[in-house]
Amino acid sequence: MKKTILLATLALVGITACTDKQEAPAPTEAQQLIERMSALRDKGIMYAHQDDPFYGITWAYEEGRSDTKDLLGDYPAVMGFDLGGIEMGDLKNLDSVPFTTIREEIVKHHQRGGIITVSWHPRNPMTDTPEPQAFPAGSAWDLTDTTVVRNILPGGEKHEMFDLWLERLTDYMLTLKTPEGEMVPIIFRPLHEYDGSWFWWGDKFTTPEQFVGLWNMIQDKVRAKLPTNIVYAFSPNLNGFWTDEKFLAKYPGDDRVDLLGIDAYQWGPEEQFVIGMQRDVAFIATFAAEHGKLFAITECGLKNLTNQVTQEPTPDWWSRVFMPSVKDSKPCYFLPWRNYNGTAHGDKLEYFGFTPDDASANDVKALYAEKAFLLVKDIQTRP
Ligand code: BMA
Repeated sequence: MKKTILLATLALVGITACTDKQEAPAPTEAQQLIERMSALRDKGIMYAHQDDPFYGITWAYEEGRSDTKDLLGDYPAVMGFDLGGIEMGDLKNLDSVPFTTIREEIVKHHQRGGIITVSWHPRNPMTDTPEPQAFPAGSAWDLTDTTVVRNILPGGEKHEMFDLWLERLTDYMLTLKTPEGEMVPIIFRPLHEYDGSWFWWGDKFTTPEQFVGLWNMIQDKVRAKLPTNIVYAFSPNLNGFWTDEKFLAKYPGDDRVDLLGIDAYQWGPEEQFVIGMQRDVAFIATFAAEHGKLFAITECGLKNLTNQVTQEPTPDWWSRVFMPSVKDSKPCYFLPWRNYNGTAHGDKLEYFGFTPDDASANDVKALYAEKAFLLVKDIQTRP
């Protein structure tokens, strides 16, 4: 008996020793992207832009065109895309961009060495109807039913329906690959701005347990279907008073988050934005560093480059207000939202990113000349 135990032990030691000598498994696409982004922090802050290759202030859907490229001669380092509508099986997203075009541009940007982030504004599972309704009815911003999250969690009346929505989302995400079959690494950022109360998953509408349950339910589905290429981004909104206690209440945990972000728009007075940034950017950057996570400004901008309180244009906003407020905390990237101009068909003008068509053009060019941010060619050496 003793001999058997001894032999078994020796065999076990042998196996362990053998395993030790084996090479570590190859890093996943997600791990490689995380590594790459941490290394790039030493190089600078990447410029990211939502919907960059689809439209700008004076054009829409012109092959190869981009406001960033028109202004600075190159594409953003990071491009952001939104999958709102994929849960319904729609052909176009909530901003009327065809999902086939989104896929093409995601693959193209990956092939040129760029980084991709994806957000999701899912419709409201309680109030959505097949008939067209006036905005915001049925949308992510529809707050008429405050019981959504509880109803889509396991056991809830809309759980199965939401599960189907997740199935459609992940089926689409599975198609984001190169012709050679390589999965594109994606920074996926669901449930953004959860600390505000303007989306159905917002602060007022969930307990911490419900919110974390929802995060986990979405993530578990995505992990099961896409186990290797997703980097998970968790992004609250700028509110100027984050504390550990408040932040931890709805934080899903270190094993569930890879990147911490903050959505930081200037909607109010400039001084208030600057003070809020000083506090929140420092808070999130420190939290990220202490928890070994990446950190980014996951959305930002001054709408139409105009102070929303005084209506004054602010041509030097990027160099004077924004860049100084993020410089020291070294986020991986900052992502102004889309440059949308619907005025030709009676819709709004709403742009946030760099463009050759406004008064910030020279300011932004000067910032790029002094290497204040990185575009795609600045990050093209792939690991
Ligand atoms: C918001 C607005 C909306 C848009 C949504 C998703 O900030 O720009 O018009 O539908 O983002 O892109």
